Amino acid sequence: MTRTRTQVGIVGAGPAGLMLGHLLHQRGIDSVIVENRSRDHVIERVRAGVLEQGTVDLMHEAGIGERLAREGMRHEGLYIAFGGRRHRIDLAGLTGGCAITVYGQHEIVKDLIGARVASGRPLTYEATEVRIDHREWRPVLRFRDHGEAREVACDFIAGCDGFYGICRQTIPADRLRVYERTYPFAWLGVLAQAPPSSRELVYSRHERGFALFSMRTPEVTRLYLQCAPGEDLANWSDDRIWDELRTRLGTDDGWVPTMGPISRRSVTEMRSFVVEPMRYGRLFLAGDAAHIVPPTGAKGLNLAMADVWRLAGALGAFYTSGCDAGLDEYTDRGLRRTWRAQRLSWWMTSMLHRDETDNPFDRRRQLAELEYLVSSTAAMTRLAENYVGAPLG
Ligand code: FAS
Ligand code: PHB
Repeated sequence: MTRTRTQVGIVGAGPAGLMLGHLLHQRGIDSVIVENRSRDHVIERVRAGVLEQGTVDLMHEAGIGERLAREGMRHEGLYIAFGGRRHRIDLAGLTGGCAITVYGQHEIVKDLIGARVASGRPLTYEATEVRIDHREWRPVLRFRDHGEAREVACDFIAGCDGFYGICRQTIPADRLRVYERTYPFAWLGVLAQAPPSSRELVYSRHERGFALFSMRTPEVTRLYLQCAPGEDLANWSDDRIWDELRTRLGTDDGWVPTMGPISRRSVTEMRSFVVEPMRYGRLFLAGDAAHIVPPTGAKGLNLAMADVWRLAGALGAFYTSGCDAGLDEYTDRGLRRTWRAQRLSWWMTSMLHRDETDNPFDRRRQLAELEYLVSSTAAMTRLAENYVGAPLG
Protein backbone atom coordinates (compact mmCIF):
# COMPACT_ATOMS: atom_id res chain seq x y z
CA MET A 1 0.00 0.00 0.00
CA THR A 2 1.39 3.37 -1.07
CA ARG A 3 0.08 6.26 1.04
CA THR A 4 0.33 9.80 -0.29
CA ARG A 5 -1.36 13.14 0.33
CA THR A 6 -2.84 15.77 -1.94
CA GLN A 7 -5.17 18.79 -1.65
CA VAL A 8 -7.91 17.71 -4.10
CA GLY A 9 -8.66 14.12 -5.12
CA ILE A 10 -10.49 14.06 -8.50
CA VAL A 11 -12.43 10.97 -9.54
CA GLY A 12 -12.96 10.81 -13.32
CA ALA A 13 -10.86 12.09 -16.24
CA GLY A 14 -13.70 13.28 -18.46
CA PRO A 15 -13.92 16.98 -19.42
CA ALA A 16 -15.03 18.01 -15.89
CA GLY A 17 -12.22 16.19 -14.01
CA LEU A 18 -9.47 17.22 -16.44
CA MET A 19 -10.53 20.88 -16.58
CA LEU A 20 -10.77 21.04 -12.78
CA GLY A 21 -7.27 19.56 -12.46
CA HIS A 22 -5.97 22.18 -14.89
CA LEU A 23 -7.67 25.17 -13.21
CA LEU A 24 -6.33 24.00 -9.82
CA HIS A 25 -2.82 23.59 -11.32
CA GLN A 26 -3.02 27.20 -12.56
CA ARG A 27 -3.74 28.23 -8.95
CA GLY A 28 -0.83 26.15 -7.60
CA ILE A 29 -3.22 23.68 -5.94
CA ASP A 30 -2.23 19.99 -5.88
CA SER A 31 -4.55 17.33 -7.22
CA VAL A 32 -4.58 13.72 -8.33
CA ILE A 33 -6.91 12.49 -11.10
CA VAL A 34 -8.04 8.84 -11.07
CA GLU A 35 -9.86 7.32 -14.08
CA ASN A 36 -11.04 3.71 -14.34
CA ARG A 37 -11.04 3.51 -18.16
CA SER A 38 -8.10 3.59 -20.55
CA ARG A 39 -6.76 6.79 -22.07
CA ASP A 40 -7.81 5.68 -25.57
CA HIS A 41 -11.34 4.88 -24.43
CA VAL A 42 -11.76 8.33 -22.88
CA ILE A 43 -10.36 10.04 -25.98
CA GLU A 44 -12.36 7.94 -28.44
CA ARG A 45 -15.72 8.55 -26.76
CA VAL A 46 -17.82 10.65 -29.21
CA ARG A 47 -20.16 12.95 -27.28
CA ALA A 48 -20.62 16.69 -27.25
CA GLY A 49 -19.92 18.99 -30.10
CA VAL A 50 -21.46 22.38 -29.25
CA LEU A 51 -19.68 24.83 -26.96
CA GLU A 52 -21.25 27.89 -25.36
CA GLN A 53 -19.38 31.22 -25.49
CA GLY A 54 -18.57 30.79 -21.77
CA THR A 55 -16.87 27.42 -22.37
CA VAL A 56 -14.83 28.82 -25.26
CA ASP A 57 -13.77 31.80 -23.11
CA LEU A 58 -12.78 29.40 -20.30
CA MET A 59 -10.61 27.31 -22.65
CA HIS A 60 -8.78 30.49 -23.67
CA GLU A 61 -8.49 31.78 -20.08
CA ALA A 62 -7.03 28.39 -19.14
CA GLY A 63 -4.40 28.78 -21.85
CA ILE A 64 -5.58 25.71 -23.81
CA GLY A 65 -7.62 27.41 -26.54
CA GLU A 66 -5.03 27.52 -29.31
CA ARG A 67 -6.29 24.47 -31.28
CA LEU A 68 -9.91 25.39 -30.54
CA ALA A 69 -9.27 28.83 -32.07
CA ARG A 70 -7.73 27.18 -35.13
CA GLU A 71 -10.15 24.26 -35.67
CA GLY A 72 -13.36 25.29 -33.87
CA MET A 73 -16.26 26.38 -36.13
CA ARG A 74 -18.08 29.51 -34.93
CA HIS A 75 -21.81 29.42 -35.70
CA GLU A 76 -23.83 32.61 -35.40
CA GLY A 77 -27.10 30.81 -36.10
CA LEU A 78 -28.94 27.51 -36.34
CA TYR A 79 -31.97 26.18 -38.19
CA ILE A 80 -35.24 24.84 -36.88
CA ALA A 81 -36.96 22.73 -39.56
CA PHE A 82 -40.56 21.55 -39.71
CA GLY A 83 -43.30 21.30 -42.32
CA GLY A 84 -40.67 20.93 -45.09
CA ARG A 85 -39.05 24.31 -44.37
CA ARG A 86 -35.87 25.45 -42.52
CA HIS A 87 -36.16 28.58 -40.37
CA ARG A 88 -32.92 30.31 -39.30
CA ILE A 89 -32.51 31.51 -35.72
CA ASP A 90 -30.02 34.42 -35.80
CA LEU A 91 -28.21 33.65 -32.52
CA ALA A 92 -25.68 36.49 -32.82
CA GLY A 93 -28.22 39.06 -33.99
CA LEU A 94 -30.59 38.21 -31.13
CA THR A 95 -27.95 38.13 -28.39
CA GLY A 96 -25.69 41.09 -29.15
CA GLY A 97 -23.10 39.00 -30.99
CA CYS A 98 -22.91 35.77 -28.95
CA ALA A 99 -22.43 32.52 -30.83
CA ILE A 100 -21.74 28.81 -30.34
CA THR A 101 -18.62 26.95 -31.43
CA VAL A 102 -18.61 23.45 -32.88
CA TYR A 103 -15.57 21.54 -31.57
CA GLY A 104 -15.71 17.86 -30.54
CA GLN A 105 -15.63 16.90 -26.85
CA HIS A 106 -12.90 14.37 -27.62
CA GLU A 107 -10.79 17.25 -28.99
CA ILE A 108 -11.25 19.14 -25.72
CA VAL A 109 -10.30 16.00 -23.82
CA LYS A 110 -7.13 15.66 -25.94
CA ASP A 111 -6.21 19.33 -25.25
CA LEU A 112 -6.79 18.84 -21.52
CA ILE A 113 -4.78 15.60 -21.36
CA GLY A 114 -1.92 17.43 -23.10
CA ALA A 115 -2.06 20.18 -20.48
CA ARG A 116 -2.18 17.63 -17.62
CA VAL A 117 0.82 15.72 -18.93
CA ALA A 118 2.71 19.02 -19.40
CA SER A 119 1.92 19.96 -15.77
CA GLY A 120 3.59 16.75 -14.55
CA ARG A 121 0.76 16.24 -12.06
CA PRO A 122 -0.67 12.73 -11.39
CA LEU A 123 -3.21 11.25 -13.84
CA THR A 124 -3.95 7.53 -13.42
CA TYR A 125 -5.85 5.53 -16.06
CA GLU A 126 -7.31 2.05 -15.77
CA ALA A 127 -7.53 2.37 -12.00
CA THR A 128 -9.50 -0.42 -10.33
CA GLU A 129 -11.40 -0.67 -7.02
CA VAL A 130 -11.79 3.10 -6.87
CA ARG A 131 -13.27 3.97 -3.50
CA ILE A 132 -13.77 7.23 -1.62
CA ASP A 133 -14.38 7.75 2.08
CA HIS A 134 -15.27 11.27 3.18
CA ARG A 135 -16.51 10.72 6.72
CA GLU A 136 -15.21 13.00 9.52
CA TRP A 137 -14.11 15.59 6.93
CA ARG A 138 -10.80 13.72 6.25
CA PRO A 139 -11.47 12.39 2.75
CA VAL A 140 -9.49 9.43 1.46
CA LEU A 141 -9.31 8.21 -2.12
CA ARG A 142 -8.35 4.53 -2.53
CA PHE A 143 -7.71 2.61 -5.73
CA ARG A 144 -5.45 0.03 -7.37
CA ASP A 145 -2.99 1.31 -9.97
CA HIS A 146 -2.21 -1.70 -12.15
CA GLY A 147 -2.57 -3.95 -9.13
CA GLU A 148 -0.72 -1.77 -6.63
CA ALA A 149 -2.90 -0.49 -3.75
CA ARG A 150 -2.86 3.28 -3.36
CA GLU A 151 -4.34 5.48 -0.61
CA VAL A 152 -4.44 9.26 -1.05
CA ALA A 153 -5.37 11.51 1.87
CA CYS A 154 -7.14 14.63 0.56
CA ASP A 155 -8.57 17.90 1.84
CA PHE A 156 -11.41 17.64 -0.67
CA ILE A 157 -12.78 15.15 -3.21
CA ALA A 158 -14.32 16.19 -6.52
CA GLY A 159 -16.76 13.65 -7.93
CA CYS A 160 -16.33 14.13 -11.70
CA ASP A 161 -17.15 10.51 -12.48
CA GLY A 162 -20.28 10.98 -14.56
CA PHE A 163 -23.79 9.61 -14.16
CA TYR A 164 -22.73 6.02 -13.53
CA GLY A 165 -19.84 6.93 -11.20
CA ILE A 166 -19.31 5.96 -7.54
CA CYS A 167 -19.07 9.37 -5.85
CA ARG A 168 -22.75 10.33 -5.80
CA GLN A 169 -23.56 6.87 -4.47
CA THR A 170 -21.52 7.58 -1.31
CA ILE A 171 -23.93 10.31 -0.19
CA PRO A 172 -26.60 8.90 2.18
CA ALA A 173 -29.88 8.67 0.24
CA ASP A 174 -31.77 10.60 2.92
CA ARG A 175 -29.41 13.56 2.38
CA LEU A 176 -30.04 13.76 -1.40
CA ARG A 177 -33.04 15.08 -3.30
CA VAL A 178 -33.28 13.49 -6.76
CA TYR A 179 -35.27 15.00 -9.62
CA GLU A 180 -35.60 12.84 -12.75
CA ARG A 181 -37.54 12.51 -15.97
CA THR A 182 -36.82 9.83 -18.59
CA TYR A 183 -38.09 10.16 -22.17
CA PRO A 184 -39.85 7.46 -24.26
CA PHE A 185 -37.25 7.81 -27.02
CA ALA A 186 -33.50 7.84 -27.59
CA TRP A 187 -30.97 9.16 -30.13
CA LEU A 188 -29.17 7.09 -32.74
CA GLY A 189 -26.01 9.10 -33.38
CA VAL A 190 -23.63 8.63 -36.33
CA LEU A 191 -20.39 10.13 -37.58
CA ALA A 192 -20.18 10.26 -41.39
CA GLN A 193 -17.21 10.94 -43.62
CA ALA A 194 -19.18 13.52 -45.62
CA PRO A 195 -18.64 17.28 -46.02
CA PRO A 196 -21.43 19.08 -44.09
CA SER A 197 -23.98 20.37 -46.64
CA SER A 198 -25.22 23.07 -44.24
CA ARG A 199 -22.97 25.68 -42.61
CA GLU A 200 -25.08 25.58 -39.43
CA LEU A 201 -26.92 22.99 -37.32
CA VAL A 202 -30.41 21.87 -38.35
CA TYR A 203 -32.87 20.69 -35.67
CA SER A 204 -35.82 18.99 -37.39
CA ARG A 205 -39.27 18.10 -36.11
CA HIS A 206 -40.80 15.50 -38.47
CA GLU A 207 -43.90 13.25 -38.35
CA ARG A 208 -41.49 10.27 -38.35
CA GLY A 209 -39.54 11.72 -35.42
CA PHE A 210 -36.71 14.13 -34.56
CA ALA A 211 -33.48 14.48 -36.49
CA LEU A 212 -30.39 16.66 -35.98
CA PHE A 213 -27.77 17.71 -38.50
CA SER A 214 -24.48 18.73 -36.89
CA MET A 215 -20.81 18.45 -37.79
CA ARG A 216 -17.28 18.03 -36.49
CA THR A 217 -14.97 19.22 -39.29
CA PRO A 218 -15.29 20.36 -42.95
CA GLU A 219 -15.04 16.64 -43.81
CA VAL A 220 -17.09 15.04 -41.02
CA THR A 221 -20.84 15.33 -40.41
CA ARG A 222 -22.48 14.37 -37.09
CA LEU A 223 -26.13 13.33 -37.30
CA TYR A 224 -28.78 12.07 -34.91
CA LEU A 225 -32.13 10.28 -35.38
CA GLN A 226 -34.89 9.80 -32.82
CA CYS A 227 -35.25 6.07 -32.18
CA ALA A 228 -36.76 3.80 -29.53
CA PRO A 229 -35.03 3.47 -26.14
CA GLY A 230 -32.65 0.47 -26.24
CA GLU A 231 -32.80 0.42 -30.05
CA ASP A 232 -30.81 -2.47 -31.58
CA LEU A 233 -28.23 -1.03 -33.98
CA ALA A 234 -28.31 -4.30 -35.93
CA ASN A 235 -31.70 -3.12 -37.25
CA TRP A 236 -30.10 -0.08 -38.87
CA SER A 237 -28.17 -0.55 -42.11
CA ASP A 238 -26.33 2.48 -43.51
CA ASP A 239 -28.98 2.74 -46.23
CA ARG A 240 -31.81 2.75 -43.72
CA ILE A 241 -30.02 5.40 -41.62
CA TRP A 242 -29.47 7.69 -44.63
CA ASP A 243 -33.04 7.16 -45.92
CA GLU A 244 -34.45 8.18 -42.55
CA LEU A 245 -32.06 11.13 -42.14
CA ARG A 246 -32.80 12.54 -45.59
CA THR A 247 -36.57 12.05 -45.12
CA ARG A 248 -36.63 13.78 -41.74
CA LEU A 249 -34.09 16.53 -42.54
CA GLY A 250 -34.79 17.19 -46.23
CA THR A 251 -36.65 20.46 -46.98
CA ASP A 252 -38.85 21.64 -49.87
CA ASP A 253 -36.02 23.85 -51.19
CA GLY A 254 -34.21 20.62 -52.09
CA TRP A 255 -31.70 20.67 -49.23
CA VAL A 256 -30.63 17.26 -47.91
CA PRO A 257 -27.55 16.16 -45.94
CA THR A 258 -24.68 14.91 -48.12
CA MET A 259 -24.15 11.18 -47.62
CA GLY A 260 -20.87 9.39 -46.91
CA PRO A 261 -19.45 6.31 -45.17
CA ILE A 262 -20.70 6.01 -41.59
CA SER A 263 -17.72 5.55 -39.26
CA ARG A 264 -19.32 5.54 -35.79
CA ARG A 265 -22.81 4.85 -34.44
CA SER A 266 -24.27 4.75 -30.94
CA VAL A 267 -27.60 4.98 -29.14
CA THR A 268 -28.00 7.54 -26.33
CA GLU A 269 -30.77 7.30 -23.75
CA MET A 270 -32.58 10.54 -22.99
CA ARG A 271 -33.05 11.70 -19.40
CA SER A 272 -33.27 14.82 -17.27
CA PHE A 273 -31.64 14.33 -13.86
CA VAL A 274 -30.63 16.63 -11.01
CA VAL A 275 -29.40 15.88 -7.49
CA GLU A 276 -29.46 18.39 -4.65
CA PRO A 277 -27.19 19.28 -2.89
CA MET A 278 -24.09 19.16 -5.14
CA ARG A 279 -21.88 19.16 -2.03
CA TYR A 280 -21.77 16.78 0.90
CA GLY A 281 -19.16 17.76 3.48
CA ARG A 282 -15.79 17.67 1.71
CA LEU A 283 -17.22 15.94 -1.40
CA PHE A 284 -18.22 18.13 -4.38
CA LEU A 285 -20.10 16.72 -7.38
CA ALA A 286 -19.53 18.30 -10.80
CA GLY A 287 -20.80 17.62 -14.32
CA ASP A 288 -22.82 14.51 -15.18
CA ALA A 289 -22.21 13.16 -11.65
CA ALA A 290 -24.67 15.85 -10.44
CA HIS A 291 -26.95 16.47 -13.41
CA ILE A 292 -27.90 15.05 -16.82
CA VAL A 293 -29.73 16.92 -19.56
CA PRO A 294 -31.15 15.43 -22.76
CA PRO A 295 -28.60 16.46 -25.47
CA THR A 296 -31.21 18.43 -27.46
CA GLY A 297 -30.10 21.69 -25.82
CA ALA A 298 -26.37 20.87 -26.13
CA LYS A 299 -25.84 21.80 -22.45
CA GLY A 300 -24.22 18.82 -20.71
CA LEU A 301 -20.56 19.56 -21.35
CA ASN A 302 -21.10 23.30 -20.90
CA LEU A 303 -22.72 22.74 -17.49
CA ALA A 304 -19.79 20.54 -16.48
CA MET A 305 -17.34 23.29 -17.41
CA ALA A 306 -19.35 25.89 -15.47
CA ASP A 307 -19.35 23.63 -12.38
CA VAL A 308 -15.57 23.16 -12.32
CA TRP A 309 -14.90 26.83 -13.07
CA ARG A 310 -16.99 27.70 -10.00
CA LEU A 311 -15.42 24.94 -7.86
CA ALA A 312 -11.85 25.90 -8.80
CA GLY A 313 -12.61 29.53 -7.90
CA ALA A 314 -14.06 28.50 -4.54
CA LEU A 315 -11.12 26.19 -3.73
CA GLY A 316 -8.69 28.91 -4.80
CA ALA A 317 -10.27 31.38 -2.35
CA PHE A 318 -10.23 28.73 0.40
CA TYR A 319 -6.52 28.00 -0.04
CA THR A 320 -5.42 31.60 -0.46
CA SER A 321 -7.53 33.27 2.26
CA GLY A 322 -9.33 30.51 4.14
CA CYS A 323 -12.59 31.96 2.81
CA ASP A 324 -15.14 29.18 2.36
CA ALA A 325 -18.03 31.33 1.13
CA GLY A 326 -17.63 30.00 -2.41
CA LEU A 327 -17.63 26.42 -1.16
CA ASP A 328 -20.79 27.11 0.84
CA GLU A 329 -22.50 28.72 -2.19
CA TYR A 330 -21.38 25.99 -4.63
CA THR A 331 -24.72 24.18 -4.62
CA ASP A 332 -27.02 27.23 -4.90
CA ARG A 333 -25.04 28.84 -7.71
CA GLY A 334 -24.71 25.48 -9.50
CA LEU A 335 -28.41 24.68 -9.28
CA ARG A 336 -29.41 28.08 -10.62
CA ARG A 337 -27.50 27.38 -13.87
CA THR A 338 -28.48 23.71 -13.92
CA TRP A 339 -32.22 24.30 -13.70
CA ARG A 340 -32.04 26.97 -16.41
CA ALA A 341 -30.33 24.45 -18.71
CA GLN A 342 -32.80 21.74 -17.64
CA ARG A 343 -35.72 23.97 -18.68
CA LEU A 344 -34.23 24.71 -22.14
CA SER A 345 -33.28 21.08 -22.75
CA TRP A 346 -36.74 19.76 -21.72
CA TRP A 347 -38.48 22.45 -23.82
CA MET A 348 -36.46 21.79 -26.98
CA THR A 349 -36.86 18.03 -26.48
CA SER A 350 -40.65 18.29 -26.05
CA MET A 351 -41.02 20.71 -28.99
CA LEU A 352 -38.99 18.64 -31.49
CA HIS A 353 -39.55 14.93 -30.70
CA ARG A 354 -42.43 12.59 -31.53
CA ASP A 355 -43.93 11.21 -28.34
CA GLU A 356 -46.09 8.18 -29.08
CA THR A 357 -48.21 8.99 -26.02
CA ASP A 358 -49.19 12.33 -27.63
CA ASN A 359 -52.64 12.60 -29.28
CA PRO A 360 -53.53 14.66 -32.40
CA PHE A 361 -54.17 17.71 -30.18
CA ASP A 362 -50.62 17.49 -28.78
CA ARG A 363 -49.10 17.19 -32.27
CA ARG A 364 -51.03 20.22 -33.52
CA ARG A 365 -50.02 22.18 -30.42
CA GLN A 366 -46.38 21.21 -31.01
CA LEU A 367 -46.59 22.68 -34.52
CA ALA A 368 -48.27 25.82 -33.13
CA GLU A 369 -45.33 26.15 -30.68
CA LEU A 370 -42.87 25.95 -33.59
CA GLU A 371 -44.86 28.39 -35.77
CA TYR A 372 -44.95 30.87 -32.88
CA LEU A 373 -41.20 30.39 -32.26
CA VAL A 374 -40.15 31.21 -35.84
CA SER A 375 -42.60 34.13 -36.20
CA SER A 376 -41.84 35.95 -32.92
CA THR A 377 -38.62 37.87 -32.24
CA ALA A 378 -39.33 37.56 -28.51
CA ALA A 379 -39.61 33.77 -28.76
CA MET A 380 -36.50 33.44 -30.95
CA THR A 381 -34.57 35.68 -28.54
CA ARG A 382 -35.59 33.44 -25.64
CA LEU A 383 -34.24 30.40 -27.47
CA ALA A 384 -31.09 32.19 -28.64
CA GLU A 385 -30.02 33.60 -25.26
CA ASN A 386 -30.49 30.25 -23.56
CA TYR A 387 -28.82 28.30 -26.37
CA VAL A 388 -25.64 30.43 -26.47
CA GLY A 389 -25.64 30.27 -22.66
CA ALA A 390 -25.09 32.80 -19.90
CA PRO A 391 -21.54 34.01 -19.09
CA LEU A 392 -19.86 31.83 -16.44
CA GLY A 393 -20.95 33.00 -13.00
P1 FAS B 1 -18.09 12.15 -18.29
O1 FAS B 1 -19.10 11.05 -18.19
O2 FAS B 1 -17.72 12.68 -19.63
O3 FAS B 1 -16.72 11.72 -17.55
C1 FAS B 1 -16.75 10.99 -16.35
C2 FAS B 1 -15.47 10.15 -16.31
O4 FAS B 1 -15.44 9.43 -15.06
C3 FAS B 1 -15.45 9.11 -17.43
O5 FAS B 1 -14.20 9.18 -18.10
C4 FAS B 1 -15.62 7.78 -16.69
O6 FAS B 1 -14.93 6.71 -17.32
C5 FAS B 1 -15.01 8.12 -15.33
N1 FAS B 1 -15.48 7.26 -14.25
C6 FAS B 1 -16.73 6.75 -14.08
N2 FAS B 1 -16.77 5.98 -12.97
C7 FAS B 1 -15.51 6.01 -12.43
C8 FAS B 1 -14.91 5.41 -11.28
N3 FAS B 1 -15.62 4.62 -10.47
N4 FAS B 1 -13.60 5.64 -11.03
C9 FAS B 1 -12.86 6.44 -11.87
N5 FAS B 1 -13.37 7.06 -12.97
C10 FAS B 1 -14.67 6.83 -13.25
N6 FAS B 1 -23.12 18.16 -24.03
C11 FAS B 1 -22.98 19.41 -24.62
O7 FAS B 1 -22.71 20.36 -23.90
N7 FAS B 1 -23.12 19.60 -25.97
C12 FAS B 1 -23.42 18.55 -26.79
O8 FAS B 1 -23.46 18.73 -27.99
C13 FAS B 1 -23.61 17.25 -26.20
N8 FAS B 1 -23.83 16.17 -26.98
C14 FAS B 1 -23.89 14.94 -26.39
C15 FAS B 1 -24.10 13.86 -27.22
C16 FAS B 1 -24.15 12.60 -26.65
C17 FAS B 1 -24.37 11.45 -27.56
C18 FAS B 1 -23.97 12.41 -25.22
C19 FAS B 1 -24.01 11.05 -24.60
C20 FAS B 1 -23.76 13.48 -24.41
C21 FAS B 1 -23.72 14.75 -24.99
N9 FAS B 1 -23.50 15.84 -24.23
C22 FAS B 1 -23.42 17.10 -24.80
C23 FAS B 1 -23.32 15.68 -22.78
C24 FAS B 1 -21.87 15.21 -22.46
O9 FAS B 1 -21.03 15.94 -23.14
C25 FAS B 1 -21.65 15.23 -20.94
O10 FAS B 1 -22.34 16.25 -20.32
C26 FAS B 1 -20.17 15.35 -20.56
O11 FAS B 1 -19.52 14.21 -21.02
C27 FAS B 1 -20.05 15.48 -19.03
O12 FAS B 1 -18.68 15.46 -18.69
P2 FAS B 1 -18.25 14.82 -17.26
O13 FAS B 1 -19.08 15.37 -16.18
O14 FAS B 1 -16.76 14.98 -17.23
O15 FAS B 1 -18.66 13.30 -17.35
C1 PHB C 1 -23.35 17.37 -31.62
O1 PHB C 1 -22.77 18.04 -32.48
O2 PHB C 1 -22.92 16.27 -31.22
C2 PHB C 1 -24.59 17.91 -31.00
C3 PHB C 1 -25.06 19.14 -31.40
C4 PHB C 1 -26.21 19.65 -30.84
C5 PHB C 1 -26.88 18.93 -29.87
C6 PHB C 1 -26.39 17.71 -29.45
C7 PHB C 1 -25.24 17.19 -30.04
O3 PHB C 1 -27.99 19.44 -29.34
